[in-house]
Amino acid sequence: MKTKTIILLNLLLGLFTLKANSQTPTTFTFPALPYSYDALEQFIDKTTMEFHYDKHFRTYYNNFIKAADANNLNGKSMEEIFTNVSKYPIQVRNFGGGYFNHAMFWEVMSPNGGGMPEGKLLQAIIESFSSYENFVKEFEKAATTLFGSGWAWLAVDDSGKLFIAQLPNQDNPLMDIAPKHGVPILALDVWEHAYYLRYQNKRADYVTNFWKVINWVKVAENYKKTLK
Ligand code: MN3
Repeated sequence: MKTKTIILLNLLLGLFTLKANSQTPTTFTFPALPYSYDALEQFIDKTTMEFHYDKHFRTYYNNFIKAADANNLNGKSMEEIFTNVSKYPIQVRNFGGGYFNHAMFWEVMSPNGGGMPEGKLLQAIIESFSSYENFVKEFEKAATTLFGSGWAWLAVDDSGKLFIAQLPNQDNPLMDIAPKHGVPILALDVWEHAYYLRYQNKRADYVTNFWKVINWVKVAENYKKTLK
């Protein structure tokens, strides 16, 4: 009797697994926020963080999953998708960007962040922008002068050099529609939804406070991955 029950349970489990596996495996997971909603108070207030992560980000993700299903993107990497983004319906560009960009944004910040980049990354920053101070100035300029909604980026170009980009909406440097192609290693969201509750119209103050929370260890990791 006991054996029969176990066999039956195994059979049911087997059927359940079979059913789960028969669905297209999705590679697009919704990442957990790597800290609490109030962890980055120096930069972002708790309410903004809650709305930004749990509403905006989740909506981008959900809509991207729908677009991914509709366009047979499951199993493809985001890099692959973005390289051909102009060939897909606009939803892939907007929601795929919204998904990828925010996932990177959460990761390049930390309650233990701030300070300065070190080692090879700092060296590369100095090589590309002549000094760390100049890099900060250029990045802030990109973030504050971007008209409307979009993102400021630090990315690595095809020759391995760092560059700063300001891109509208949810575009990013991996996309084939970007004026200059590169692999992003640092991202700053300058949509009003990212800062309006605390900063209102003062985007520049929001941008200045970003430096207090940048997770340079993570940015260095992103940079290292681009080195061949
Ligand atoms: Mn956002």
